[in-house]
Amino acid sequence: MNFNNIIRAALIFIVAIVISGILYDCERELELVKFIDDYRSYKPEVRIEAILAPIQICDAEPCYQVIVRVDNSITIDDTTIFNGRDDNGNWRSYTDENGNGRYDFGEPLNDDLGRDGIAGQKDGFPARDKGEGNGKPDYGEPNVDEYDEILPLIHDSTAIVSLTNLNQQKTYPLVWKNIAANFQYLGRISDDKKENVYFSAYGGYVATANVIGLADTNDVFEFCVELPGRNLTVKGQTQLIPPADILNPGFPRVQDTLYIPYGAPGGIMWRSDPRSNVYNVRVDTVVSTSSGLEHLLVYEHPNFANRDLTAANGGIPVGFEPLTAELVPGLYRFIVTTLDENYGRYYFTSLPLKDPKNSNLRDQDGNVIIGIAGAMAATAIYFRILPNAGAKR
Ligand SMILES: [Ca+2]
Ligand SMILES: [Ca+2]
Ligand SMILES: [Ca+2]
Ligand SMILES: [Ca+2]
Repeated sequence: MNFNNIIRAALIFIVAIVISGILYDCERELELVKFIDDYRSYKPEVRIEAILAPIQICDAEPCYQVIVRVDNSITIDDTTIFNGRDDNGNWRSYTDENGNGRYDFGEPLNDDLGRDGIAGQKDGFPARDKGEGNGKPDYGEPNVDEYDEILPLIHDSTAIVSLTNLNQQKTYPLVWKNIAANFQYLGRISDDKKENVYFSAYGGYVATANVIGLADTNDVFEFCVELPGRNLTVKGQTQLIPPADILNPGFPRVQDTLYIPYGAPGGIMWRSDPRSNVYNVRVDTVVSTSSGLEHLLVYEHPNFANRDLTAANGGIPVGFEPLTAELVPGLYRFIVTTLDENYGRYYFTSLPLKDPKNSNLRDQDGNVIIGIAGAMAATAIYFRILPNAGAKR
């Protein structure tokens, strides 16, 4: 399931909320004292993301068709979750190749990349920075405070969660799983100048039975999340959304694979349900390993219905993703995920998190609860970029 961007956005949102809607840029140093008035009285809140995802591209079990994540927000000055330590023992120090007990320029840094998480140059840019090659885990280094460490600390597994198909008057209990879904994300840039792909998983409440059944896009699903410890009962409704149709982009196609000369202009186009105009697109490289084919994340980002293409299509949304020169010859997989209009707005928004337009979740007194009840559906196509002497860019 391609929740990667969504999770990253959500984590940034958690931090952002305590600075009153000022967008937090993870790459910039902010002095916390400047915001102290904004977060002094802040009490951590609950955030709920309740998603119907019956049609997904799932490479690693488990693959549940309904997932509800219940997380606690944290304050920006919290040092218990982001503690700068390697709590699960997977951080790798530099390799002391010449055995002299210290880092010498040219030895592999591994995760010991310093606070900026980037291998520094001896006399160039970026410069070597604090904590780089010191043999100790530091804030900002890969495998320090990574998702595997922090997600279990923000999840709330004490809720009672259910899903009701209101049209069919059927209610299904959802159960907590420590691993509700797996995801990949890109890590920091290491010695070889590549963004490493990392794997992680998050916990949540899932449907273990087929709760979608014969439901269609007219059926209304209501999530109910009870948090007795907070004296909260939170509800939100959503409806199924169909996956996009990938349109013929004018490249030769054999079964599920497009054949595209390197440097050819154009891209991949799709048509979606009129209720969906925000998408998540993801490109994976397909690599052959000893255990079979593996799909590794190359990039992932939001995408939107293209105004001109949509107008030319009589107002039915059409999305377009250009193929970039970054995609060197090889085999790739393209995934486009449609989000229903509420989830799309939540996923890509400039509104404050508690804006009533941003969240469709309400507690028993009608108060806005951060999060979303939404639906998504994914579809995929493979494409092979061919080495091509003739094409010009
Ligand atoms: Ca050395
Ligand atoms: Ca270090
Ligand atoms: Ca770690
Ligand atoms: Ca840690």
